[in-house]
Amino acid sequence: MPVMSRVFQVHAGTSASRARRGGPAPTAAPPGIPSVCGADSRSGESATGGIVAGYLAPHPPHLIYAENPEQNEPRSRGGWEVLRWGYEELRRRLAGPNRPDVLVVHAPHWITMVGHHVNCAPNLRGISVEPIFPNLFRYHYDFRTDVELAESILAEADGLGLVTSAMREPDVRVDYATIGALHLVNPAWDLPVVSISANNNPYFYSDAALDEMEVLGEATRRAIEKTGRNAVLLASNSLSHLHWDVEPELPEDMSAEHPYSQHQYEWDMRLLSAIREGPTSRLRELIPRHIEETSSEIKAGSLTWLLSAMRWPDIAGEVLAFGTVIGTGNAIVEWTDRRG
Ligand code: 2X7
Ligand code: FE2
Repeated sequence: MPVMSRVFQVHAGTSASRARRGGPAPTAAPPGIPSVCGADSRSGESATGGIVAGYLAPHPPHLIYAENPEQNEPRSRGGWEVLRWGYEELRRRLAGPNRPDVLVVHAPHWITMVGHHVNCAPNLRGISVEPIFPNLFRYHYDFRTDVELAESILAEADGLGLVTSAMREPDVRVDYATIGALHLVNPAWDLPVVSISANNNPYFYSDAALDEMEVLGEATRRAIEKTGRNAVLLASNSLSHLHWDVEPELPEDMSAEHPYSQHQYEWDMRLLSAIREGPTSRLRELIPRHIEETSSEIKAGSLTWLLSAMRWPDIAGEVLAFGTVIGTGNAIVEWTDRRG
């Protein structure tokens, strides 16, 4: 039986040389920074684009393995169907008139030690391998970057005092949390992408770094409005994150799949109940508690980034699916005020 690592949180980030951008020292901004420019996405449609929807879009490699797409080398007998049906529904919702111009993803396994990095390489091609589950995920990717929007996010984040860096290395190996969420949302890869790294601070300073994610969210929204894009944001995070350390003989053996503990499950339900009831401002207090109680992957800040970019809207989120993957909690959630 293959033995799995206990700690997903400490994967090494991709190690490409990055063009260092200057900028003042990081600041912790107060939540809910008011918009100073561009359209207010809450006040109706605008000619300048905006955030069409935000999704919690978890990336366990098992979901892609189970789907047997041509891009992934390993083959499976299926598994984790309810989560995969949730992604099918998400894909239906992004088709037709709701199709965005761009997908913007924040992913916890592109870990950067200094500041927040944004991918500015126009076309990345290669193979993404999950370091703990290479038996499940060896994925061939080829996608385009919306470089103008990526540069604009960097400029806005610099302006708000964050330490940032543009990733321009054409041969970087893209992490599986970025590729996983993007594949599950758009397996055809026919939309341009902006991908943002996860700064490693949360693993040294508990949840203090969530304040920086508020600022990064604000910068992302300003850039989307200034460039006139209709964007969908993806927070590529699982919820509760304690997990088994031994893999079943058949990885997709669903008789071995269940929550790691009742405690983790109840905390995931507490967070999801608050999400379903709304408004999102309730989550400001719950997110740090969920992190504390479940070693939640939202510690990486992706969910806080997404909700801050959407200005913590006064709406409920819709849970499209929930399921466990090797014991971790995973939910696909939609927030949008653009649909009836
Ligand atoms: O990265 C992950 C994860 N977040 C959850 C479950 C299984 C594998 O990888
Ligand atoms: Fe993960």
